[in-house]
Amino acid sequence: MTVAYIGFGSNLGDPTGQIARAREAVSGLPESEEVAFSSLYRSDPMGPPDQPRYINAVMALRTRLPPFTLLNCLQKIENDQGRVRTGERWGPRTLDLDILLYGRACIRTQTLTIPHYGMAQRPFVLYPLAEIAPETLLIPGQGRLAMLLRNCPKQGVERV
Ligand code: 5RU
Ligand code: CA
Ligand code: CA
Ligand code: CA
Repeated sequence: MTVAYIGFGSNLGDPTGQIARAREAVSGLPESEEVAFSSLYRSDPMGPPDQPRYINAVMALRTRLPPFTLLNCLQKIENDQGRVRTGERWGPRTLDLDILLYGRACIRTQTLTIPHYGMAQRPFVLYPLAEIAPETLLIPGQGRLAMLLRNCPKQGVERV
């Protein structure tokens, strides 16, 4: 069994409802069980600014699904919840599910990068993660969660 941390994000089509529905879908994956789920957090978009504010959360999932199987399952849930790939980079979306961490794994391929790219600099990832993970959590290649938090201002990320 591996503990994977999964980032949830939405800024279209009732974001709170999207995340609640996605939580049920991810918890219900085979060979998997939810260990913890953070509060919801609201924040302005990082990256392209001309889009609605986001709701974000993080789940700890104990799973026997291998990382690429988990990725395929998460992409199916995104698609089932109406995600449309417009080609616009970092555009608004009904649902975004990211594998942030998969145990201590480091994976770098075209389709999957773990730890998730950029997570160490994103307050909408680190603050919910800190709610459900120990501050000693090691982010491979980046350091401990406590240290990353000290270097990541909260930037208006508010607990809903
Ligand atoms: C550039 C900087 C691009 C940071 C991205 C989310 C980034 C977001 C989200 C909030 C994106 C990737 N802003 N921007 N929450 N995703 N608040 O989930 F994250 S696009
Ligand atoms: Ca289950
Ligand atoms: Ca994302
Ligand atoms: Ca994503």
